[in-house]
Amino acid sequence: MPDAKPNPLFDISGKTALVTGSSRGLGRAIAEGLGDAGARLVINGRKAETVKRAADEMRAKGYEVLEAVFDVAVEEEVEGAFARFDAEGIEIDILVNNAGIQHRQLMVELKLADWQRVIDTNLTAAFLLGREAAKRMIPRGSGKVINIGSLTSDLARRTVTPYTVAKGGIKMLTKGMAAEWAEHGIQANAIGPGYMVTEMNEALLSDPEFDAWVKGRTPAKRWGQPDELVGAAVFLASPASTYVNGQLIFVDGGMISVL
Ligand code: GCO
Repeated sequence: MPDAKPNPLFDISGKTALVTGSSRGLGRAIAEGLGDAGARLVINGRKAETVKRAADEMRAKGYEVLEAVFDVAVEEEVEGAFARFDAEGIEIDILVNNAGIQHRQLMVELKLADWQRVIDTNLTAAFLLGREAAKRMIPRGSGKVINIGSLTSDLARRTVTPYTVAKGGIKMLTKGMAAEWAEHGIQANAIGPGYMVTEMNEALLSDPEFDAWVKGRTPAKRWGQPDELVGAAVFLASPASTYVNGQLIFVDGGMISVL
């Protein structure tokens, strides 16, 4: 066997990846993973200081990082961010729509404003970012869009209905993007994480009953670590996936496959 060397199929050197909501959690892990595969990173969040802190930490580790502070759920801010990229000659080759929020409450108690906030951030934002990215990718004839779905793209759970509706929407948004953009050399796909160890899930992780449920219900018998999404992300961001379109790949320790 020849000496093992990195497979060029998974090489994304020279590409620029915008990962929304990437100062921490899944977004941060995905961004660093794409950076390890060679990409220059554009880190996003709503707060300048949080984004700067994350970007500085990542630079200290050797990543090439740009900062983009904007709210993914506000159309003018998304358009403004892409206008700035244009002005600075930054082409987004890889877009990861990761930013997400959770709001846990029974539906009969749920306020419209909370429903709307969750839908806007978890679903509408992916449309807005996808639209602005694709407008620029189409003339170039290439690009990668990776939307972050969830187990709840397919399964409901009490108390998180707005989130599950948004994540179900992500599944169809991804197919819609594939339907319109595949012919332009853009691959749009999604990753569906299972129960992962993140700050967003702190309340669930620290609830012994919920923790036991996740471990019992997941064939892998454990929660996932954020960096376990990196393999799927690099695959979907790289030349390895040039004929993969509209798919939702679950990275969930097998949970979606069993009762
Ligand atoms: C929740 C969690 C979700 C899950 C995810 C699993 O409250 O249900 O916050 O983010 O971890 O849906 O895919």
